[in-house]
Amino acid sequence: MQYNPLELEKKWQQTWDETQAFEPSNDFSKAKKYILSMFPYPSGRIHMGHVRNYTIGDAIARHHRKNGFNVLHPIGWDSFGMPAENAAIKHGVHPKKWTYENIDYMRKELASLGLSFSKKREFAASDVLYTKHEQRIFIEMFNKGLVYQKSATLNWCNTCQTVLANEQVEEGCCWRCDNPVEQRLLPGYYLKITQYAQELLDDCEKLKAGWPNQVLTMQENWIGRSEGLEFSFNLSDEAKAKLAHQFESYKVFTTRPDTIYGVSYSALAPEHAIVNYLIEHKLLSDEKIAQIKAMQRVGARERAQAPKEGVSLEIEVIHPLTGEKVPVWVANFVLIEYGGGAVMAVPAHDERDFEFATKYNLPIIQSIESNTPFDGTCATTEYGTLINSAEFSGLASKEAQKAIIAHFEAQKMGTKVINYKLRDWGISRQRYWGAPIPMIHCPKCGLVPEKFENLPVSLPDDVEIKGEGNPLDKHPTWKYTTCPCCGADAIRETDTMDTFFQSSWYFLRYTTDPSLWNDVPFDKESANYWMNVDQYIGGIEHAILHLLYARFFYQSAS
Ligand code: ANZ
Ligand code: ZN
Repeated sequence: MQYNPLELEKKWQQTWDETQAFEPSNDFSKAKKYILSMFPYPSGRIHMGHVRNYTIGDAIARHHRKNGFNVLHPIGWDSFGMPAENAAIKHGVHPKKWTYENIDYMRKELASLGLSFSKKREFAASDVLYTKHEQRIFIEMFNKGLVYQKSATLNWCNTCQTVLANEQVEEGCCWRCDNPVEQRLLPGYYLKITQYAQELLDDCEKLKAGWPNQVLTMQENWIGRSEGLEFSFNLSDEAKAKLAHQFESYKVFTTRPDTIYGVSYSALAPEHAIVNYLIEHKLLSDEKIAQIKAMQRVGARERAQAPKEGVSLEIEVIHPLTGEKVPVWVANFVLIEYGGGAVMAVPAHDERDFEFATKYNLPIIQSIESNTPFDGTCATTEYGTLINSAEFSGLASKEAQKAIIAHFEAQKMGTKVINYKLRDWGISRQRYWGAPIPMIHCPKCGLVPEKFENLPVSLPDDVEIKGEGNPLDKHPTWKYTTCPCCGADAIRETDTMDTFFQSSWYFLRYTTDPSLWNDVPFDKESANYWMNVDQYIGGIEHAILHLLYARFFYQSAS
């Protein structure tokens, strides 16, 4: 007997179509399995990566169907985003046309593989109906105080003409086009994911039963909780005078208060307010100013890999415990966004501080004795016993940390703090092919959300996409509207949302019968039945962003 795929597969694919063999049942008394593959970006053609990914889910879904489960095995399209716009720039084809033609093509290709997806529940994230509910979710988050606007130094890709999240910068280059990323000060909308940092971390425990350890470890590191001491360095009298009494002190954060007697200098981030003051008032040589400005131009990610570099600021601070003067430097390894944007440097026990001190001939003071003998050729970073540390000498590191924090708290010189590396999620993109942020700028009322009954705020079709600036901003009429509160002439927000906003809730949409899609983002009863996803299939590159954002959406809604 010969296997003739062309004949046989066609026959069965037709039968499956006619009998709607892969549609889930709405009978919620049945045992269920929700088998989900990450929805694809409709890039044009399927490739072997798609085949590999989607056959895994297909095999699992078929297995559960054979075992009598009610199986939800849906597919959709992660269809907003830059490539559609890049195609428009390159080939002059409208992003919508390009996207939906790709979807039609890829749907056929996937079907010809015989993948057992539900056809009825398919949707694209760029469908206007999806945007309508998504904008409502955004407004509900805004009303809950989870959305705010701020200007920040952001990663800017000049080729894609858009802001990139830190996670979208790979070795200083854009994750999509691979061109070098620049730093620019830009206004944008942020979601307060940091408000949930501890919950997101705590829940990693609960997820251990179902999620791969690797993913949870990556998320834990990304959230990056650390405990330590925050205190202020007081400027010396000379430094205060030099700075015209505009500054008295500045904050630092340390996870190693036990090493405080080993402090031999302090370092500020290149963007620190004191550094900027010294530059603006020309209190440093032209050469030093040029060096600092060069440091400011390098992105945070790249700095981490660059050799340690700095400049003496020719000012001093007072050591809080010894009263001695400590020189202040600016250093490229100090991040403005973390802790106080400044550090107490302990070259004997911190590798970065050591590298810097060696390069610039700064003193190195040992204050911990540990299993590794300190010989001055490298930092010893382990815990040990305190030496050269006045009344704290002889204490073990752990005890000393407690004692020193207690001392700072008693003297009201500092406090124990918990810091997280996690930053708020910047969702603004200066792009056309995305979900418009449904906000309005009114000269009288300020920033107000669009009315629910006016949703969706949909994209205009008649745009010119040339790759310069934001096409929505340049559109002759689209942004002019009236204020939903007072009726005055007002301007629509022209930023669109990061596509990760779409992927943060698409899995809930699938749980709901499409007959309800017009009325609700998803149906509660259906979601309660189908959730959680029993098996999720996709690439490890989504371990942090997508999976953390989706958890945040869940958390913020509950
Ligand atoms: C002195 C010290 C001595 C430190 C020592 C470590 C070892 P994590 O664990 O990542 O929270 N630090 C603090 N703020 C910083 C900033 N804005 N940019 C760069 N580095 C910063 O790291 C906390 C440690 O990172 C802090 O503890 C501080 O260096 C540094 F033997 O303080 B430590
Ligand atoms: Zn108004």
